[in-house]
Amino acid sequence: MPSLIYVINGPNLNLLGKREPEKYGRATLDDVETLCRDTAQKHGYEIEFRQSNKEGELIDCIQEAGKKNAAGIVINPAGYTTTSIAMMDAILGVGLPTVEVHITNIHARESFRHNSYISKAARGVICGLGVDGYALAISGLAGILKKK
Ligand code: CA2
Repeated sequence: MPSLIYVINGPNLNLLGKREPEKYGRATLDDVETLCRDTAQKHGYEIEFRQSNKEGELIDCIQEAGKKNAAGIVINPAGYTTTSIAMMDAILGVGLPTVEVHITNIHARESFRHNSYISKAARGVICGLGVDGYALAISGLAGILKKK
């Protein structure tokens, strides 16, 4: 059975492709899910794809990845990036290799978007490459796992 990569999306990412296309692009979250499944399949992985607007549910999801012995996590924490010590703790707690993704270049945006708690627990960070960043994160994770 191929092993599992959890792709976890934070608040408001359900609006992808439906609002602010000039900032976040035209791809919907369903398109991102397809991109993730196709990319994972090429590397021999399956995807568990989630989105929630609730911090507690995102933490449950991270813990679930740990319980299910997932191979790793790709996460776009969205608005919780700069606030959630609890999500950072959950990632540190499960100890799975985690790649943080942002569609936009958070460092070229308002300064309140710059400091990520999640980055302190992440193995790698990709930002500013649009939704292609998700595919790159999965490929990067597959590379890390191969070397294990
Ligand atoms: O660039 C990213 O991926 C972000 O994580 C997106 C977050 C933002 O708070 C981060 O600073 C950077 C916002 C997600 C909101 O997503 C929307 C998508 C389409 C329309 C409206 C919101």
